[in-house]
Amino acid sequence: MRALLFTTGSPFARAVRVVLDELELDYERREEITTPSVKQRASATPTLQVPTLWDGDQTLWESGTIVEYLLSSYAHRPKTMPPLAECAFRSEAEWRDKLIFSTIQTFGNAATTISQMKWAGVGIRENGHLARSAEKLGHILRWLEDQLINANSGFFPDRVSMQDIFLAVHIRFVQARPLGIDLRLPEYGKIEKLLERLDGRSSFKANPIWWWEPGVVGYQPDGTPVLMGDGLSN
Ligand SMILES: N[C@@H](CCC(=O)N[C@@H](CS)C(=O)NCC(=O)O)C(=O)O
Repeated sequence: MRALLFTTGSPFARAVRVVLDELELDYERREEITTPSVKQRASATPTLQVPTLWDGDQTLWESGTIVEYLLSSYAHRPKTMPPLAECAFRSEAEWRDKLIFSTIQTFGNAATTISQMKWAGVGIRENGHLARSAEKLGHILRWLEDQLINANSGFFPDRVSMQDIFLAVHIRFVQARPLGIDLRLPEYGKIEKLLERLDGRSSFKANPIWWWEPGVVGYQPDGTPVLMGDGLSN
């Protein structure tokens, strides 16, 4: 049995779903469209944060740990070019790869915190911590841009790495949300080109970004959110 518990709009879960598709692994989609109770969440993970993956006897949470597990447990790589990387962190560049990945996740955590607080009615201009979180996005992008080898490569040569995938989902999340943040992506030419290439992969197309905010209870086939009280259902 393989199953993934996730929230519709989560960039962390989107990265895991992209990797599952890259590896051509089937799984049961346990998608949460409404916010579950603490008790329900706690039965899946002590962090109360999803995604959570069940795979045979294994239960894993934390999206990076899940993807590291998937990359190391499943050796088959479909023929898509460039292929998915064989591992999360290369032995010859272990600390560099880990530093890049954790910095990308800090970007994602800052972006999702800003998004969650916006739903709670607190914007970047009203809160010092959120303003600082928004500031760090640009600093991280500048540093990551300098880490990329060239405009035709991701963080690993000739491979699509989990670093590439997580950076793409987090940036597209920020761009798709009305958070009041302009990432000025054209200033980061190598990152912009990397995202364009990833958007063209079937794993990304099969897992589009869907809008979610409190009150969304479903989706029309084209992804348009259905709000509570809309009189629509699907
Ligand atoms: N570090 C976690 C972050 C996951 C995360 O922030 N998940 C969000 C959805 S985007 C969540 O479950 N939020 C609920 C909460 O924080 O209580 C990971 O990488 O999996």
